[in-house]
Amino acid sequence: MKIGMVLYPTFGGSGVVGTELGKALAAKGHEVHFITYSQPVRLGSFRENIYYHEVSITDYPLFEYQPYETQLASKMVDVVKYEKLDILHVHYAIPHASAAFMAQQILKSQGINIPFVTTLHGTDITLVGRDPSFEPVITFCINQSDAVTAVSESLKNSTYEHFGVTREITVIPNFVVPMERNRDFTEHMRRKYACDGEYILCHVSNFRKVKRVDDVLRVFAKVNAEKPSKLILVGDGPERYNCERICRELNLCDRVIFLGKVRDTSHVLEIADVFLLPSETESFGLAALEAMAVGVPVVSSNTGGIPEVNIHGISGFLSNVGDVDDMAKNSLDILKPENLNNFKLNARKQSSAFSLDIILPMYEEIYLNLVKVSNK
Ligand code: GMT
Repeated sequence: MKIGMVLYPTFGGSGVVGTELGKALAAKGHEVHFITYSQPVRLGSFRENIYYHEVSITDYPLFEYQPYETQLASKMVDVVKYEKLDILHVHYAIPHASAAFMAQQILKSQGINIPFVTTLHGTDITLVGRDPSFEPVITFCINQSDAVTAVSESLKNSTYEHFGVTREITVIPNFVVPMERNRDFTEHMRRKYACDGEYILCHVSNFRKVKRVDDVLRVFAKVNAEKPSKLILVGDGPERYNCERICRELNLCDRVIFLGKVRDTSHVLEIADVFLLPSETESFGLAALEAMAVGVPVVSSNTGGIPEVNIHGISGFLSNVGDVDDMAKNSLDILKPENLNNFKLNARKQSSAFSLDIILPMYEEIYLNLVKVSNK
């Protein structure tokens, strides 16, 4: 099949999932055309069956705000028409689903049928999407999509709860892509960041308020007081400045490492003992799954779709949002020498339920069914 993949090219989970899905489909022989405004961070270099179409944004003095959605829709029309695509798959409803709908209507007027799949990722529904200024467009576009998927049961339920959605939503969880391990490199990096006997806690996010990175620091302060540890923070965003300030207040500057944005987080995760994800809301928690896949247990909040990924007492622990005492207690429990290895093994085992081999065919089935119908 020839698939157009529309996504945000950034470090955010929806962009990562869309990019990794496209790469996996291309490796299976499908032709994948990425359509977005800059090269997706996880795309990597020259690969078979992968094409990238950049949406250029016109800067004209009249436009106080550039009309990205319009240019994206035009680019979709162009790519579908001239690359003869079979299907469009858009990740994140805003504004990708409405741009896809517009492209579909334009192509229809030219006698071309193109189905589109919308994958809901989280904040498009739970935060941004609930803003009344977006709601009518989101509801309409979800209902107009030829298929809709959500990354967790929790997100599916929230969508039905908060929008007038009448379409069937299929849950297709996020997945992990197996990575080559380099044990020497991991050992070397671990020694670089932690002395003998020290533990490493880790957090990866876009440092938005919803991630509660300040809770990560407070949990870490409690753990470090009992067991000398280091905290590695990966990512960047609006809360970073505040977090740096809290580190100074808590006197933790020599214990906390802010790495900033890292393209391939799995190598950082590999040196960690516990992953912290205390989010306010989280439709899935891809970062937690990626940690589990390299054998790192997760201490998280119990919000949204996280309990579908992190199993309490097995791959880590769940606590109420904001309960930093419980999260610290759970982290210390995992770090007990008699527990750590079991949690690491179980985390890896639990992540295998989300392996690419299981998830990829679910998307392929949806595409095939829609393409069959549109070719009739
Ligand atoms: O975490 C974010 O805020 C980024 C956002 C995105 O769309 O890039 O992540 C959402 O999608 C991820 C991939 O499906 C999920 O793993 C995250 O849980 C979800 N984030 C939230 O719901 C806050």
